[in-house]
Amino acid sequence: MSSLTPSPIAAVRVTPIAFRDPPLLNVAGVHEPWALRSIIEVETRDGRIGLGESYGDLKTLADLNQIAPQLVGLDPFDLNGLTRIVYASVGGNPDTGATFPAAGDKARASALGAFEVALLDLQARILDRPLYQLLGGAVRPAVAYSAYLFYKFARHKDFDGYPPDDWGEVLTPEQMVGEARRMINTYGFGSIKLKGGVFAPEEEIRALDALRGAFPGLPLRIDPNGGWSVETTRRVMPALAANGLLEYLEDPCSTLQEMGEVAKFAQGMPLATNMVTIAFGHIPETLRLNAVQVILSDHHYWGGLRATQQLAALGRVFGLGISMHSNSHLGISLAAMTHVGVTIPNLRYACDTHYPWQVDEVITGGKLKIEGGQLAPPPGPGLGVTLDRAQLARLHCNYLECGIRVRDDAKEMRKHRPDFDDRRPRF
Ligand code: GKR
Ligand code: MG
Repeated sequence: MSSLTPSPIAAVRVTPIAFRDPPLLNVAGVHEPWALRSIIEVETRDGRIGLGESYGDLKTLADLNQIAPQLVGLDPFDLNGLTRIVYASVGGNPDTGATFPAAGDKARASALGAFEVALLDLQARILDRPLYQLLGGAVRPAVAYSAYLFYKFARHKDFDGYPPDDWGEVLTPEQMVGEARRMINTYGFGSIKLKGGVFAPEEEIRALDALRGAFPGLPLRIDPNGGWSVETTRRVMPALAANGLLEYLEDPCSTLQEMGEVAKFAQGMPLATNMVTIAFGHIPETLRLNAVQVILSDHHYWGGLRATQQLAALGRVFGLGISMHSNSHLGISLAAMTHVGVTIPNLRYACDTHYPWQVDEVITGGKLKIEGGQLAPPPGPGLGVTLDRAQLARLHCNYLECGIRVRDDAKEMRKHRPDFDDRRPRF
């Protein structure tokens, strides 16, 4: 085999894991004690391994496990080959040039993103280059992340699988300022996002005001995850728009049409989303309604790192801002977000990450270190991270034993408040 012919893929492993997650509140309820993910390993015949991290719910695992054996024999540089296999397996149409479906294609794009990252990691390892160099090189040395604040309970209900976290209860504006102070002191974040949709908007605006008072000059955002009606959003818009309180307002309402209505009275404040525009096929209608001005990209469901760059390019075409969304995740995902983030010229907002809330890790060397609110791509070839096999085994055991197979924040909340109603809009 010539040195120009890379060793083909010989094995693909998808390992479901569960890691500790604090009782963080959101519009849907409260986080369960365990968050689920999948760890993807793609190994070539000559023993190189590329890594990916994705969702760990049953549907995603079924898709990944259906695709995995079909990748054996594929050249790790053949990303179009990967795309054909994924398209044929999830959605049943291998035509990679077909127009993106207007209804979206989250399952297909999520499966593609999971394996694309692992193949790019492999490619970069074969070339002995950091992954971002395969994406065109870095336009900045590091990616800025924001302090992602949550209301939270002090402890999970009826659970003694591990000791409670040390953040305590956060249910008041004063407690929220305390949470922000600890997070900013520890990580140096230069902007703040408040997960809303938990209390009535007026109460959450009191928390924003307290944060503004404690951290003057730091950009603020709130994300009620579609928990407000259009009328509620109209009522609170003057307070949100006053004195430039917000950098952007994320997903006040839960449909594209409602966001389009809100945009008409948003008083110039950008609306952001990771809920109503989550696929390329959603973009035409988004533009027609002028429903959002900032899209939170996410390589996990937009189709990978190259798709994230393509989304960013569309942002430049249509004048949409680009930020980055996050769910509970570990270091492989953070490394991937950071590698693509340094290559995107118009990534002008600090990105979301849940990472500070996670104490477990699956990569060698433990947690990646966000400093000065920023993270540079981990050094070394590929993503710059390797698997800690002992941790992978431990987190896989958690998965086998925890009993959770699909995230259900509402069910978890009913353990605390039996009458909890997760219908939206909540307010
Ligand atoms: O984990 O509670 C959470 C978040 O609300 C998450 O589910 C969202 O996907 O963080 C996300 C967001 O920005 O909407
Ligand atoms: Mg959001």
